[in-house]
Amino acid sequence: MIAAAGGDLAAERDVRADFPILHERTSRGKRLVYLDSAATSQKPQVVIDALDRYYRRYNANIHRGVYEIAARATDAFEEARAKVAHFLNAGEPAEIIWTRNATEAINLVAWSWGGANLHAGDAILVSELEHHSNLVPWQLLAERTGARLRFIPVDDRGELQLDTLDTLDTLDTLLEGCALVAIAHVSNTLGTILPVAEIVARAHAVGAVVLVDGAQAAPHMPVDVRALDADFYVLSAHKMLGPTGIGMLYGKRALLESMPPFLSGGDMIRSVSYERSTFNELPWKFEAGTSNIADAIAFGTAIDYLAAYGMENVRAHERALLAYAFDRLAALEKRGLVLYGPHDPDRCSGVISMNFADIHAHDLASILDTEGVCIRAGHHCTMPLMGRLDLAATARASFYLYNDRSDVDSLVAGLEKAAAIFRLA
Ligand code: 7TS
Repeated sequence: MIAAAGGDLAAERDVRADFPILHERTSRGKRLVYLDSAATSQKPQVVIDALDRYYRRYNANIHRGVYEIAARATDAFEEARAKVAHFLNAGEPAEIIWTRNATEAINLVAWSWGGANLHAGDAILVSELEHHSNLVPWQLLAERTGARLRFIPVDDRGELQLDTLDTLDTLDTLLEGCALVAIAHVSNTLGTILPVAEIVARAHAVGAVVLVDGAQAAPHMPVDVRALDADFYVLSAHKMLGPTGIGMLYGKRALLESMPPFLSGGDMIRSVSYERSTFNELPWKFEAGTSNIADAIAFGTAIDYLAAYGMENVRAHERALLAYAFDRLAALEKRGLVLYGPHDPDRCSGVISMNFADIHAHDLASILDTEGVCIRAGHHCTMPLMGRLDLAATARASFYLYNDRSDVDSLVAGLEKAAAIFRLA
């Protein structure tokens, strides 16, 4: 049941009907208002069914069995890879490596590409708003190799200071001697959409390789890795209607070919003697051991669902919802509500980070929880960004294609309840 394009799609058709969990009630009997999709998304029935079907009907190990269900499992697993390749406009399915999640994909690049290519004195450039997953692996790589980390600054609204940098020529200064740029496509804390195509072009001009962390972008907008010209692109299935435990690394073939294996063991080899081994071709060179077969197949079903809805439509829906939310939340600003990030539906994805007067973000989240409204409070795995913005924590509401205006209304009602409890004027 997927709708045609245009307008408020979630209102036009009953997207919520596809997501069983959204019909649950909380223990207080409240409607579940799920506003934490940046942490993980909910799953449509078709994805739950794909998992169930695999385990009931054709569970078998892949790439080895000659019998019928093993061939069927292998086909479905490889078909899911092809779906992801098509979804991202990769050149070929062999450029898609299955991992556990975005974090593991980044670690794969840090260990394999980084270990082989980074040297003492090289620079690794990241931004000040990265998720810990796109920072800590580079810190450890820098320690191992003697490379140095540099940071693209963000302004108080959480936007990269590229314009200022341009006039001062600072981005080019930051890029001097830079071997690798690792940058988020969308900030998980502020929702900021970063100008990755421009950064990729300028990084390539100095010969740097670019990894784009698409964990918060791929679920919410069309992504074309070849148009971006990204060398590596990573994502997690669980943030885009798929199961937990499966993610992927996209890499340009030539780069992946040149890289040593990350993990080693079964499935990733071509031949093994007691002394040495040769390795399988792409993508299997990077997929040691039995893969997460069921979840990869169900992720393929999630991709089908998103593709049928249309990623332009996901973006349009969230953009409209953001505009509505900014509008409704504006009324609370005079009572002490502070919003972080760009505050502009054109410049951010479906994430709104906030604090309300002097109410602690965790208290706010707890009060909203009593109303069935699920948001996340804390540092959102971006502790350095919190320090940069001089914040201890924010309360974060994040949207997806199954949210609608009534969810925003519930958020506002919950905030009004908090204002009453804390006797805000
Ligand atoms: N990169 C970004 C931009 C993220 O938002 C996250 C997870 C990750 C990487 C790591 O993803 P994982 O699936 O490997 O864990 N972000 C969040 C969040 O904002 N709240 O919970 C997880």
